[in-house]
Amino acid sequence: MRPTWDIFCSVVDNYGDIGVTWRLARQLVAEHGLAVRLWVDDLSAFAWLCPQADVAALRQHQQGVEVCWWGDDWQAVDTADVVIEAFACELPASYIAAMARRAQKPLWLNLEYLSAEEWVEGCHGLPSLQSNGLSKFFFFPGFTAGSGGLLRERDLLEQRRAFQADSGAREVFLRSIGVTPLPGARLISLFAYENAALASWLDVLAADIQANQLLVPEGRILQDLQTWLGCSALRAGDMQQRGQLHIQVLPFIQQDQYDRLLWSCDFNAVRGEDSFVRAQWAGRPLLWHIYQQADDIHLEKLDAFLAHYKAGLSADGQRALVELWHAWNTGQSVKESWSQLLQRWPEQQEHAEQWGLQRASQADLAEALVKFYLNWL
Ligand code: TRH
Repeated sequence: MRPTWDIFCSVVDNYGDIGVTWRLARQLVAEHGLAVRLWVDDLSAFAWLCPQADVAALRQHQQGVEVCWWGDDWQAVDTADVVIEAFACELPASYIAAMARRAQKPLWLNLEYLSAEEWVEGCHGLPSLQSNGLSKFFFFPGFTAGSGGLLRERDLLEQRRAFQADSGAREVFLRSIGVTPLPGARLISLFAYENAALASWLDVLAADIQANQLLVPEGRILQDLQTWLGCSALRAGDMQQRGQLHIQVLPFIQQDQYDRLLWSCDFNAVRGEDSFVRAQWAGRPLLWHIYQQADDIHLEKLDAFLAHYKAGLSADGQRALVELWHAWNTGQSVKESWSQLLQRWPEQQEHAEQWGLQRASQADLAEALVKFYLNWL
């Protein structure tokens, strides 16, 4: 019998919670042959990532995954061999009770948020004894060998390499999402939260000597974009030009297409958790808008990542990168740091490629989860 896995996702906000769990569920099915149920409490968020989804269906099969809705009115079901609560979401009390009653106890995992902080390695894989006698294990994704790794499909980097080596494939893909690449332009994607630093970046892109083609999937940054443009109600398909800056609003596309967008661009501004990781697999210079937390603790996480990422860059390359990322995440002008980064462009390109290759030498998160289960048995 195939082991059964249940992944519970509670959508807090945006697309990261569902984005990570949907990607993980598909990979566990496709690459490990597991029977996976993905429990989601907000099917409308799921439908953004999987437009074929039926938002009214209590159960449905999508890409080999059984996607189930869960809410306050929990109906008893058989528990699975492995139970993942994503991002410390709270499992239904009766489900936990049923886990404890099982003759063969399930492996219970709390899949945590991604962080490059040092303490992660020390906590990864630790059990925590629960009042019902079950142990819950903390599973931390991460960037180093002592962590749970990053989500990465088995042949992702080969696919990416082949795509980037084939200018025709890039052109065909971009046209399929309504984008005509401008000859000689720097192609940039922008996915971010509201950001007071945006205007300074747009100013410098517009005043550049090289053309910049900025692709912006529909989302929270559009308001700031509209303010800078002095227009209202931007929607997918809209195009605007200011000086050397050509802006196009894109529809929200599916995860696999979004990967291709990141692979197609020279520079990617990303946010949250999943798009941040995907931009690293693109092997192109990137800018991270980290998810804001109380008391600015997100800035510590930002620096923890930068401490790893900047290693290997020249002193000037490091300075440009750190200043740009700090400014972007604190709403300060990026004018100076962006110009500095451009002066170090080949170095940043080479570094982004190497960083991705080094991370890809570690086990990916899905593989690490499966190994953890096999060792635990
Ligand atoms: O949407 P995010 O900001 O999500 C999260 C959540 O806010 C979460 O609560 C928070 O804790 C976490 O960030 C840190 O950013 P993220 O993680 O990048 O998720 C976006 C998902 O949407 C990701 O799977 C990529 C996908 N996506 C598409 O599929 N198509 C698109 O066009 C775009 C722009 C993104």
